[in-house]
Amino acid sequence: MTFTENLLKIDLPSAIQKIIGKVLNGERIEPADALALFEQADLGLLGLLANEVNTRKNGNTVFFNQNFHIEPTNICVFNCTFCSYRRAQGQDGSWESNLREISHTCQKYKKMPVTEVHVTGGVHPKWDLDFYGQIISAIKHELPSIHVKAFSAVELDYIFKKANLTAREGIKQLIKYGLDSIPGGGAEIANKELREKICPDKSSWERWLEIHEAAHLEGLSSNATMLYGHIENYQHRIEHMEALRQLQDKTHGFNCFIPLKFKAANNTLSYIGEVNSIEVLKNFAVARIYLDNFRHLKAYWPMLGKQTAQLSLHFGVNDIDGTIDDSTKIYTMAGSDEQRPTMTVEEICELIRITGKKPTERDSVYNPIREY
Ligand code: V47
Ligand code: SF4
Repeated sequence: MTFTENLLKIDLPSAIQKIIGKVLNGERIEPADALALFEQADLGLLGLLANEVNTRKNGNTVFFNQNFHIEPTNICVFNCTFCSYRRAQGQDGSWESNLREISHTCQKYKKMPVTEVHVTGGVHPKWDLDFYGQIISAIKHELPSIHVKAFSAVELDYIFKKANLTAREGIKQLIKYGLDSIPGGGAEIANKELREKICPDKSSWERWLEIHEAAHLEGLSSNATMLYGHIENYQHRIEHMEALRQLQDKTHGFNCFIPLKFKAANNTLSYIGEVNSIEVLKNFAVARIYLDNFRHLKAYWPMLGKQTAQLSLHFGVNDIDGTIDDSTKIYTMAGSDEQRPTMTVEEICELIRITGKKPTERDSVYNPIREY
């Protein structure tokens, strides 16, 4: 009998006992079970369960990749209240890159072993599908074998509508330019009333799901995120994860789930403050247990900080994103501890090894490249 199975013998509330039984038997848990875990299970128990579920799926392996980001602009037609990064056109602190600048950024990586570029930014009022396509082409021209994971569903929604294309038609066009997969941004939180308060004017949750489904049907994989730790409650988080679980049952197109903790500096929601590390770990653990059809759970270290990302490896996380090379500003501007987010491969491997897990470099769709 394993240590975790011994948990069934400990004196715990019967609702929690039942959930432990389901998890250990590999059965799917219900929304009410997830709520009980959030509200009643202690952190140690959540860690044991989530680690058990993750170990069954991924063994001792923790993935990372060698990547960089391109944020082509922070000018945005929307104005989400949690966003510290967005500027109006012409406003101090705004930027917009042209294709020459994007090519120049890529040239820097020609001799580096990066395998992925993550491209996302604001929704620029003047840009369209053709320009987004040219961004992809410019990257592929400089770095022909790189995986281009580009444009959140919110950016895609805007350019597809402008071009009068359905989601599937728009995705098809971008595939022709070289798009390889879609990042998880723009999902925020599913609940409509909350969206009215934190991102009133941007694409709906239904449209986010529709665009990811269209990508999956066109053969691209994508990631899923959830912004939490602001005005939502546990029910809202479960509602969000339930919708993701349903779409994943249908398409199997999501690579990973990335919960994004709200960072409170320099935005309209700053007064809320931030949830602590215990809440972050709890959220990872419940996500790992609830999303039984997601193989990978990512802790995005530039947002969480290295230590919390490291701790999360015992709460169901099996991926800590990449080397980044100080190429993202979204979280730096929202007050992340990591003001110049960069880790070398050696630093990432050491961070993982200290937890007793095995560092493995992956490609963008989770094929192992090299064990360290
Ligand atoms: O959609 C914006 C979030 C997202 C804040 O797919 C904030 O591999 C916290 O989606 N506090 C964009 N979060 C980034 C994103 C992402 C990041 C890393 C990896 C991947 C991937 C995707 O950032 C936005 C929004 O949810 N965000 N502002 C903030 N103040
Ligand atoms: Fe624009 Fe994205 Fe910021 Fe919202 S989160 S204001 S869509 S850049």
